[in-house]
Amino acid sequence: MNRRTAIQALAGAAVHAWRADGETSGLSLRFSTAATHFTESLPLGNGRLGAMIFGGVDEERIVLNESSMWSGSRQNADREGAAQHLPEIRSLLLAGKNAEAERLVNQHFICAGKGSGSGRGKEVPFGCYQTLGDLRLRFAPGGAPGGYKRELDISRAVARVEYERDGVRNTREAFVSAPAEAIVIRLTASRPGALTLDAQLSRAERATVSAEGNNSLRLAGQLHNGTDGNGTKFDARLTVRAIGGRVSTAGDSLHIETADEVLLIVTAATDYRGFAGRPRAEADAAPTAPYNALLAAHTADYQKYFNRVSLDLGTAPGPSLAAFYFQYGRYLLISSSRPGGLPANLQGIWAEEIQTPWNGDWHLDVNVQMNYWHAESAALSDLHSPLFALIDSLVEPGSKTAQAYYGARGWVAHVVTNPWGFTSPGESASWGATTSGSAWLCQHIWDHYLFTGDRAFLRKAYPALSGSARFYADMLIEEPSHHWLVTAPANSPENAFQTPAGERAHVCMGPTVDMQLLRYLFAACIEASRILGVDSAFRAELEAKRARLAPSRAGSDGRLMEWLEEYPEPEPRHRHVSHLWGLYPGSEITPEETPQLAQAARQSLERRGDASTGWSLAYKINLWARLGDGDRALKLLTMLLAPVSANKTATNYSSGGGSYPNLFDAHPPFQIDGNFGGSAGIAEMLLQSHNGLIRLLPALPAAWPEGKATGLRARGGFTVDIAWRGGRLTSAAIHSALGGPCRIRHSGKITRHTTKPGGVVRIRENS
Ligand code: FUC
Repeated sequence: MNRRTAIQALAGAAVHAWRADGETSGLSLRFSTAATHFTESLPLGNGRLGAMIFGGVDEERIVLNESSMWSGSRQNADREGAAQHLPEIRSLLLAGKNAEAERLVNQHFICAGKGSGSGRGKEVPFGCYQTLGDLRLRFAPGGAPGGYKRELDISRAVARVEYERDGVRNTREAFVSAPAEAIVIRLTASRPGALTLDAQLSRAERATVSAEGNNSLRLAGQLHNGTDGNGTKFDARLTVRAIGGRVSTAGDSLHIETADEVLLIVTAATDYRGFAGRPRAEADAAPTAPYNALLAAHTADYQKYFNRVSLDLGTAPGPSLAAFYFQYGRYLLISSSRPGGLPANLQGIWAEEIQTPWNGDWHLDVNVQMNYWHAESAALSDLHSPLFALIDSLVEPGSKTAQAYYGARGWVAHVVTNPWGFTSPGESASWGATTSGSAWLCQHIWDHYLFTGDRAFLRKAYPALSGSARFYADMLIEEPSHHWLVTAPANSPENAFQTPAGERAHVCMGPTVDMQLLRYLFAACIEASRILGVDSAFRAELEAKRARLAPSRAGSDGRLMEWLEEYPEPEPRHRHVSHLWGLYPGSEITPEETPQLAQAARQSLERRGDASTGWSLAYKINLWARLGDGDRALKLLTMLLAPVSANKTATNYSSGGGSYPNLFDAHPPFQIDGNFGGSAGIAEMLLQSHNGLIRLLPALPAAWPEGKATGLRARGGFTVDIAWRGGRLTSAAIHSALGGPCRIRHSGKITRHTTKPGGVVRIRENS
């Protein structure tokens, strides 16, 4: 048995009955019943194509997805003459008249047109990510099934359904192959000729289904573009290969009779030719290779990502579920974000709706960034690239927006974006005036460089990074009390405050999050320009402006201040914790370097409370991990893993967060950021590497006394293996890809090393 198999075998012994009919075991998620709801079904994907397996006995439903199923179209949503109103908005803010300023923003400074359509934008130009449709398999009726099992094996990215009926053992196996660009489903039965079924493709609107030849169905249509109706065209095909029996088509359905074995293959494509650079005019031809060859190519492709990291937290149910959840977050990113494709959206790529919640878009005030929080630390750095392609796609439209509203150089994106280059503010000042979405996106460029040391990447990304810094350098103004430089107008994302006159307002100057983001962005740009030997004059400008940005401060009640003023808060338990950005994912606040601010951040977290939406719980895991409090981080992880009923999908903005039966994060509704943020949080509990220090087991909870992780990544090009027992590190190996200095904190001390490329620092502690 090799090391990996040994770990899996060990983990395989631990079964966590996650809910009445569901459990995790090793790297599998298992159910003893079929799914009724989407949030019980099993997700499969190759980054572009997705499938959700329900596993019904009389009727199998498989929800089909394609990542560019976006309605809407390119538009100019910049408001004509907006910049003329900027001086007045700013004067009101400088005079402390925030509510008046907010009224002006609502009148003159939001986007033109319908914006996101209040999050229901399927027929406005912003558009909406939508389901491709359903594949349904209807089986001949029979007796009651026995021995039912439905399982997702994330070590191979294969779903399997098994049951016995009328003396016949039936199995279904499904996966979504990247090499074959196809959804592949195989049906087998223990008795020859036992497979009789109808197959149908359907979509609730804007599609027609037709038979092609005697073994294939075609589903085709066109989404609304928000103007004349002629938007993205799509095309999906179901092709059937059967061993034994007969296959025929009639109308819009396919009939399979008395087959021994059936292979169903779905291919699909749209004519979207946006920034993802993957033009497809029609569905790819169905692959013709035999099932076993398709499966072998698929698992090899998948495992080249998945097998980079192993995590064993022991066999007790809680820790083994946490280890599964960590790997599940990796599984979901491998399945929803591949080079050349679109980035994972609010639901990754999985949606059963035509109108997905919040348009299934990319929210820039935490959500899309959280989707990639674990990309570097959990060794999926190459899957980060769709986010960089999104950033590049925003530079040109964002430069127009920067001019139209702020008369500024550079580019800006506000709160929401789509595959059509939307960069204007949102349609309401209460959330849409957030100006730092683009700064937060650019953090990912620099962080990718910190992890990989990839200069060619940095050179390519520098125009986006510096263009973003240029925008903020131009849009800063001086506030009157301390003469600090601040953003204006701005929001502390989605949170409200009360003005001295007792009015509820959102629009402000220099919210803490903006200042932290700009300190990070300017520092990154200064450093990048030095590394690349470019832009010395701009570097000097950034250095001077960076020194004058409003600092992070503790308020009179000991909390980290969210705004420049200590405003009363109508919602002290608000889900966003944006002002703690400097603690995570930023790193200007650390318990070692800024103990008072770290204490203030702790105080803010206490007052905010733990309970919240799914992604907010995930954010707090990372924040407590950065504070070095593993037990509290675990408490938040446990809350993120709290079972939420499959049908509890109505939007809850306060405290309903947890996990659906299929371990999809429940905001509610389903929103995948919590999965990814939770995975990142677990990594952050075991290993941290910000500010030039690798910290081994920085926030290990008491409930995880023993464990082992291999392949985690640290900034500086390091790959880290760690093992611990009795809550103490026993051994570590830090593999260096790039060479260079390496400072490591472990077991209460800091050691310094010099590494060579390919070298290893080994640590052994006496236990
Ligand atoms: C932001 C959050 C909401 C939700 C939405 C998609 O608006 O405040 O909680 O996650 O994004």
